[in-house]
Amino acid sequence: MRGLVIKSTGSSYIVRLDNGSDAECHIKGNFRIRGIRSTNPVAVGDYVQVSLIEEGSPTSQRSDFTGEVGLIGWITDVEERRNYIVRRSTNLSKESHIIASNLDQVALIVTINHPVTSTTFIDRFLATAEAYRVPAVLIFNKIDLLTPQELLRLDELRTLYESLGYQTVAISAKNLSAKDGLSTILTGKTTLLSGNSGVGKSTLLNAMFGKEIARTGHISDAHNKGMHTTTFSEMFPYHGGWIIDTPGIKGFGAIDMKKEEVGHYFREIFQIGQQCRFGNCTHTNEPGCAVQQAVIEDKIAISRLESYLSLLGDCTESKYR
Ligand SMILES: Nc1nc2c(ncn2[C@@H]2O[C@H](COP(=O)(O)OP(=O)(O)O)[C@@H](O)[C@H]2O)c(=O)[nH]1
Ligand SMILES: [Mg+2]
Ligand SMILES: [Zn+2]
Repeated sequence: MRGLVIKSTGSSYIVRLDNGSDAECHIKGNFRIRGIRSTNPVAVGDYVQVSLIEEGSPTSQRSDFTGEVGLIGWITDVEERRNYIVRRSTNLSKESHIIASNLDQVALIVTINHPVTSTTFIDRFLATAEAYRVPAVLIFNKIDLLTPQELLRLDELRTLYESLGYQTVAISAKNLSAKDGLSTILTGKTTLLSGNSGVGKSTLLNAMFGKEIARTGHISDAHNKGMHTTTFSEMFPYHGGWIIDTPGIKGFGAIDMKKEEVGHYFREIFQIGQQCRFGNCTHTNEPGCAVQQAVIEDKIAISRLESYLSLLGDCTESKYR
């Protein structure tokens, strides 16, 4: 039977079967996903094959089944993933941990103030999403707290990112309203929600799902901090799509970018960079650099060039590490 993995605790998974019921599943045998060295063979968002275990059979007595939902079963296979987001493991084995798969988009919660989210942080997120080839959207939160001047900053940033083709929305998670258009951005899509701590991710999830989140007995962020591999992720149905929450993971990890690739992940830099004199221009100090010229002419935001250069700097350093 086919199903969608909607919750992962590291050792067991809740699968929403195609017939609508949920099954608690473990992995049968040691199938390893072809081509990926990951610490977890199955992730939230995966479509899997499940073989249900009959009630009363010897296996159904196993203590590692918690009985959280009515049915239990084995995951016997994982369908090929459309895409996936990984976090590099902390160990040196080069293994990665798959956070979620089959995403339609990733959303970053951003605050102009309380706390300030830097444009570098936003741009790194967007560049990483580009590298994963997953569309990204920006959710500006806490607009109820903004001064007139900060509201201008909000407009400025929304205009910048929308001009680059990223959808944005401005909300107050404390007083969520149908008018703000959040549901429009999320309807029918599978969205991974991320954000720096303090930007209001928990508040937003609670506003969106109310008691449902509380009832599922989330491990608190504080408790989750000490756990490395048993990462807990969950997806919740929302407006015909899904919202994926990954408590304990602050956004997704930077993908391994090669220095010459960084420019590909900044849309306007990539586009205008085609006109640089040198094909391998890094837009740092080469003569005839169209990107540097575009910044002077205000056609590329200086903040975007700065973010690009900072990411480029990281890649250069890591070579010698
Ligand atoms: N005024 C205001 N406060 C908010 C809003 N969203 C979250 N907060 C507050 O910001 C703080 C951090 O929120 P929390 O949801 O815990 O952030 P998280 O770390 O991203 O999960 C809490 O005190 C929330 O009450 C908002 O839209 N407006
Ligand atoms: Mg939180
Ligand atoms: Zn250049």
